[in-house]
Amino acid sequence: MSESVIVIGGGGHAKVVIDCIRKAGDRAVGILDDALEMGTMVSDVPVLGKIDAFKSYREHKFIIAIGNNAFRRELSKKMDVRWYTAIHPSAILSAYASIDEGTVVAPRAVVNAGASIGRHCIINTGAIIEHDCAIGSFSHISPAAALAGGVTVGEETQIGIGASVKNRLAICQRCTVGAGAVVVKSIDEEGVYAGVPARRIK
Ligand code: JB3
Repeated sequence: MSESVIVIGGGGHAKVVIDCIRKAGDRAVGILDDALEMGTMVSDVPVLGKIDAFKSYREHKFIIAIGNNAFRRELSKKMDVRWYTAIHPSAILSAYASIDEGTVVAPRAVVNAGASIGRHCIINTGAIIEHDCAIGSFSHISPAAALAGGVTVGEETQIGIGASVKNRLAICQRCTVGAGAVVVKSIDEEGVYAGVPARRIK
């Protein structure tokens, strides 16, 4: 039986999530967003109200479709609801991978054997999560990023578009790895890292 879902957030990422929901054969019934007028349409889904109105929609499942990692953590703590996990049918998921609640796996992403993805993560379009990777909750692996086997990523960390991380490296929580960076050694200090090889820039 198909699931009905309330989408939190009405921006570009919400459009990706709404597509995942629809392609998975489920229904995005409405959006809650603090900055959009009630009735605004995002793709073909109406804004029903502000985020705090979630209590009125508990018969549905929920997903946080907002790219801000810290804000997804904040919202997930205050919303006692049933979470939806959005997996686009074109994503390639190993039977031996695990995906926790509230996570989005976008079109053509790959999650390989033994990989574990935490809660409310974004595994974005075409991202590659190789075998035995462990991705912390509230992280965002951007489009076309590639994590080799056994990589661990801490909570709320963002791996930028097209970045790559070598085998068995560990990247700590609340880091940003910039677009196109190549990470060749583990990162154990929060900050912003960029370049080939990646170096701390902030
Ligand atoms: O990089 C890619 C492929 N996608 C990005 C995605 C993962 O994150 C995308 O390009 C954007 O950078 C971002 O997409 P998102 O989250 O849809 O964009 P943004 O417009 O920042 O936020 C969408 C909605 O969430 C907005 O309408 C805001 O109202 C709401 N929002 C975002 N941050 C927030 C906050 N609302 C509150 N109350 N507080 C926030 O901090």
